[in-house]
Amino acid sequence: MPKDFLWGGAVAAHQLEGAWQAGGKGVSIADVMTAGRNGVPRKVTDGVKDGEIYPNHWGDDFYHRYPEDVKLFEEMGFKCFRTSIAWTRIFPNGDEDEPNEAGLKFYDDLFDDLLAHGIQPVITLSHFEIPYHLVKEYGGFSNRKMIDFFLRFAKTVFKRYKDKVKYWMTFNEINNQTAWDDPHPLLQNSGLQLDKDDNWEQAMYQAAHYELVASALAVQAGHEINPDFQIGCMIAMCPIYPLTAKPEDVMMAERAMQKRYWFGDVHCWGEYPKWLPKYFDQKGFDMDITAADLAALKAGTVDYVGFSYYMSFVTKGQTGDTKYDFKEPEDFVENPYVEKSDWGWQIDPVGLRYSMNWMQDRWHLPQFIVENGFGAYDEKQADGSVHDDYRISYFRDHIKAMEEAVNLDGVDLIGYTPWGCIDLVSASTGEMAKRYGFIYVDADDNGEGSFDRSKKDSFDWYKQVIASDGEDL
Ligand code: P53
Repeated sequence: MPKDFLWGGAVAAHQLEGAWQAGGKGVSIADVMTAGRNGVPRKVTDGVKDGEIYPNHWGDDFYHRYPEDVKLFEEMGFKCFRTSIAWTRIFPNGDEDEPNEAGLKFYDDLFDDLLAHGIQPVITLSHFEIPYHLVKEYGGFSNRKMIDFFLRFAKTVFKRYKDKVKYWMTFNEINNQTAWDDPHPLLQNSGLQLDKDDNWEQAMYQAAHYELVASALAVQAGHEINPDFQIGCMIAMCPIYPLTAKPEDVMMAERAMQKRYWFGDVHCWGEYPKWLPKYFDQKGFDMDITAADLAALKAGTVDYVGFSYYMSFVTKGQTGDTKYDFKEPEDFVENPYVEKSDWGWQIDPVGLRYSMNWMQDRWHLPQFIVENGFGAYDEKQADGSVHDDYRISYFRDHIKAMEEAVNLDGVDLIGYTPWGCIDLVSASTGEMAKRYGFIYVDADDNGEGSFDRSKKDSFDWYKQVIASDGEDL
């Protein structure tokens, strides 16, 4: 990989900072989600309740321990570090007129420390941590007012950190809310809490529309504040393959891809793809999309495509079907050709190369792999070591595929930041036990442990990958 390639690691504020009330921080949606387990969903409580376990309240205690972590990142050779700014540290309730100085100061200190160690911050604005007050009082992104609240937050941090941060992303995995009838992504992405009989699908499209407008306005505002800013979208890239060459399977996979990636079309093209207004008509969705919104989308296209890549999916069609009304996850089928993680995530490095080609052909923009990684049960040995050869093997195969996409296929790639470079709380299950890190954190699912840091085998392996510009895998 080229010398200026941004090797690094990625996290999100709510999953590792902890200190959920420090410095005047407000309650975010992550603070009302309890601990789940593999196969056991997290509960969302009505506010913070006594007697429940909320893992994001402590994370891995990065808020207090980051100077030690930043030194370890530097030792691995990180050129960048992706995290998010917790919205509730800056605007505790989300609808204040003035920001919270203590929160702003925390990120000043963190970014200064990173920069002093030669690591540039890469920042996500909204990563599953909407102020809970905005959910309760305004209904989250079902409400157009959210555009203004988000924009105030974005402009505040753009101005404050304009000389410290160059790479930004607006909404983390904006397309992760397409799963049918699953309440968690709707809350995490959009702050929606719907009743069973609400029109889930229309609500999702409407919230996503307001987010896309908010994102486009933020891109414009950011470029005015600093024309050198690079502001990207963030897409959860899980390509969906047809099960066979049967034409109906291929058409179903095409519709599945349209339904999962139209968000990227709007971010990158500044307009809706042709099939989607037709779909709204067919479904009878009454959407609030104004001419001013459409103008904003066109004027605020992103500079690059940030994306996560963990896995691929497969679907199949039905003979005689003309609707191809793909529903996630019920229309997914198993891929007979790939293995799975303990959490059922299908391991497919070729899918990364395929995705990068697909996005290049469709969106014509530089890309940034801002998440990729392997959640696994790690076993710490008596001497403190962790032999995570399964993780090394996942990374080796995926980095190889990434390098093929760049060097053989011509994809323009800014950087690579493996997810959870230090162990943190899982977004989907709330577990610590689903570990991703090169750095082990001694804490369990109940927040018990010393929280001490130690290096896994993958730590030295990744260090050597970076030192050799991706040659020595
Ligand atoms: P966890 C689902 C599918 C793909 C990526 O996920 C996802 C999710 C939602 O969990 O989320 C991203 O922790 C997300 C991170 C998250 C990471 O992937 O569930 O941006 O916040 O931690 C890994 O194993």
